[in-house]
Amino acid sequence: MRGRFAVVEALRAEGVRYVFGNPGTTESPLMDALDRAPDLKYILAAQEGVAMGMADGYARASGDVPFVNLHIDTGLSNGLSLLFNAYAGGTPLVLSSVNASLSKMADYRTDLAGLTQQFTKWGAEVTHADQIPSVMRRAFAEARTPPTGPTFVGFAPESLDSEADLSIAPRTDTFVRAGPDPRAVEAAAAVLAKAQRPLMVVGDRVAQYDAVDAAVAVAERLGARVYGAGYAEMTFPTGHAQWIGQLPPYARLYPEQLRAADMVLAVGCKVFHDFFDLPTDVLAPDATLIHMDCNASEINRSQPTDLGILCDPRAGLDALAEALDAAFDPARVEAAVDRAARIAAETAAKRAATQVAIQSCRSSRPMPPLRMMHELARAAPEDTVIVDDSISARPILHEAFEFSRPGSMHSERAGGAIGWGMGAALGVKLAEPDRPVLGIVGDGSAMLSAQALWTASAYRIPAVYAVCNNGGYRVLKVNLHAYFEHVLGEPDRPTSYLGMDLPQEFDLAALAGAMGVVSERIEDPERIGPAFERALDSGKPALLDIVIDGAL
Ligand SMILES: Cc1ncc(C[n+]2csc(CCOP(=O)(O)OP(=O)(O)O)c2C)c(N)n1
Ligand SMILES: [Mg+2]
Repeated sequence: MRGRFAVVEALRAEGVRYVFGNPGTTESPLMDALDRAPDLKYILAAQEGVAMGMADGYARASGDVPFVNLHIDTGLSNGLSLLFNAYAGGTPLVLSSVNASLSKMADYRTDLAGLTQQFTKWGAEVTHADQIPSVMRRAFAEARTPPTGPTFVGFAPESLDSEADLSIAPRTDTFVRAGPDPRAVEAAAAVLAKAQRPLMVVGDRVAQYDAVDAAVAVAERLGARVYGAGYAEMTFPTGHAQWIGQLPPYARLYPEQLRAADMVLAVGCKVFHDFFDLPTDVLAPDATLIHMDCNASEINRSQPTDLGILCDPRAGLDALAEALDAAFDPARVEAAVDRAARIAAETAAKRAATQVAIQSCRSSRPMPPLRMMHELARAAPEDTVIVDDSISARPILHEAFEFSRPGSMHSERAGGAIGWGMGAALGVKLAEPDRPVLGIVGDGSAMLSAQALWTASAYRIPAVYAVCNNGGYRVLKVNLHAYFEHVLGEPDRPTSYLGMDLPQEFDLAALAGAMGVVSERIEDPERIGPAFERALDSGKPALLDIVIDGAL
């Protein structure tokens, strides 16, 4: 078999259905092989960030590992930004590129695996056809086993054009639910049973490893407040009475309840992550921090941890729930029920306040982001998947929408690169063709990968976009003030928001029209619901450019 056909066979064996990419001259051998494999659908992106965004969204919504192909040094470099997000958040995908001929070793041939090394879990460059089966198998296996993440395979053209005796093994799945050490569970349950002010922090790996129900079971037994760290997936039902919300991006703004907790159970998340510096003194000195995670390198990383438990989050939480039942006597059960009731009263009051805020901003123009999100939430069918790239409107989006099931929301990954949502919405729609998919995207992020509109139109992928048109990079202004206040100690420092205010609006509605995507610009909030419904009914991609207030 020629190497390039072995690559295709390996993709089939791994269950790949979509290849996202943008080819170049060096990719000719691979494109020739893919051209003869119509069962692997090639989706062309007109910018590499769009291919990476699509692959990230597709992987997260489908649970499959997609294959991405970008062109040698140049196209690959364009994809690095969202590769970093995928790496930071643990999205399983296999990225590839075809390098220059091996004969050019002394003539500007670069090390592509080296280029991507810092942002991948594993990578290699294939020089001979007979390496293809094992390298492809390892690239997919590394991507999909915990901690999941992107991997890279580079191909020398010689490896694709030469022949070898090759056999591609069928994919073998590894069962990854590694259980916790029973001693650790017992120790954790003993500490937790004594807690008076317990608090839970849940992260993306709770969603990724199907542990949301198990997290709810533990939170209810403890009567604990629950915070999210990371935002990228639905890690806890946001309508649950014990769900308080996401931790803010700066440790200085962490809620006082975190500092007041006597016991913190963190599961499947970073502990803790701050925009500016390494957060210290986040917890009270005598608080006990338990961190359960399947990613060994996250445990004991930023915070000294009293008890680390390396295991699959669901296996760990299930075992912990059982151990708590044994450790809780009736008095402790009663205390937990009381705590949960007090938290429920607080969260109900907070939700009522949001409703009041929605009503009281009805006549404000431009409409505040809360009104935009409320109108979208009202109009969205129940099975809608939200792709949240709303940047500074994110906390508001999460107040207005209720997410009760894992997979009902995917948000920008921890890496922080913008330009994710436009491609991601398409990847999610390809993975979930029967569900409405709504990408809620900041105008700055949308502009960074507006080429996604072309892919949406050309491949008839009917995702709907709602652009948060606030006419600027609002989050950077917010963060500039945080810098002035918290780092410089000069909260009133004057600024002209250089590079953050747009001298001219991004006209995404016009851009969408030019790329064949139906669009409308919306200033009146009453028009949002009907426009969204029309867009869904059309069965075509559409963009709603919604003008919102950008005030800080
Ligand atoms: C690839 C990349 N380039 C630049 C940045 C820096 N950056 C972070 S947020 C942002 C602007 C986001 O603007 P927008 O999408 O309009 O959201 P808003 O802040 O207005 O809510 C920029 C430029 C980044 N995070 N990633
Ligand atoms: Mg903006």
